[in-house]
Amino acid sequence: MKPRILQLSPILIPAINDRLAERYEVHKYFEIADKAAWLRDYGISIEAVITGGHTGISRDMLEQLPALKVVAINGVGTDAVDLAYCRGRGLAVTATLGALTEDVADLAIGLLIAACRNICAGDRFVRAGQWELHPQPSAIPLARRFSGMRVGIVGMGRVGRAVATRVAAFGCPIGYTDLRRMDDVPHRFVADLRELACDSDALVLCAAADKAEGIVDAAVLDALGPRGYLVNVARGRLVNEKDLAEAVAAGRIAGAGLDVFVDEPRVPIALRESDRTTLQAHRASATWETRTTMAEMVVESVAVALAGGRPPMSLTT
Ligand code: 8YV
Repeated sequence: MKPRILQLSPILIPAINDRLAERYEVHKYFEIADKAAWLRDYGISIEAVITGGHTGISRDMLEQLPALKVVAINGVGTDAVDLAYCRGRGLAVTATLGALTEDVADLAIGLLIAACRNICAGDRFVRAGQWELHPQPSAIPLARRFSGMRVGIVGMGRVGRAVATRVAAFGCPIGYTDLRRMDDVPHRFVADLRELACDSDALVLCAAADKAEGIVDAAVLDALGPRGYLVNVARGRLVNEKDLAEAVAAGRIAGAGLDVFVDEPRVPIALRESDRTTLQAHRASATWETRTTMAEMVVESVAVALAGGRPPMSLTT
């Protein structure tokens, strides 16, 4: 009999799904109607879980999977998995570390340029035939230059560093904050997030959300100010979304480029309706290249764990 594995979020690479189906009896949780009944019947026999960084797995579900050997996260965020509990149980939790760095940094830059150059509002203007109706150049407000902007990076991990490399190429002075100064980072360290916001034209959130929550609040947004931009490619809950929606609606910040939200897929109406926001549906790692690499790492983690080994990307064993 093939080992049984449980998929909590889909893998979008058909060849990888074929490979998984050849080796395992794959149960797709997101397609199961009566989830509680399914867990009662099959939970006991599940040996591996595949999940997304944002989806994670609840402690309650982990407790219903006694034969589990590995939680393979198809992503880098570990904030939705109780790592301490898994460590205590000797359960491998793996992440696709390094696989999505470049794509996430690329999208951060894309969102920042789109926000400050009003690319999406301009696209809507042309698409709706408004240009013909209002051909005078003054019909569209002037935008804000990106090159040379002071960029504050929140979280100088892999993604933060990749963002720094990119913005440096645009001649942007860089500051950053993190839990501590990093000796191998040449940029200006600012311990206090509010002070970093005050000294920045754009704040780019690249931090893990394992502990931090709501760190970008009204005070930080006001420090960023009416000419400042916020970009978030990390986790929605790093931001107090109510404060952000109010700041955007009132023009207390110039704009925001957001890939992630507190309660995905629900996005506050104030953020959806504003011309100051550029929005994405949590797509930063969603390229064929990166998702293929990520999925291959997931397959490898499951294979090693089910063969009794320690997956190289394990964070807990
Ligand atoms: C992934 C993410 O898109 O890596 C993460 O933690 O949230 C995302 O980049 C997601 O995990 C895909 O399943």
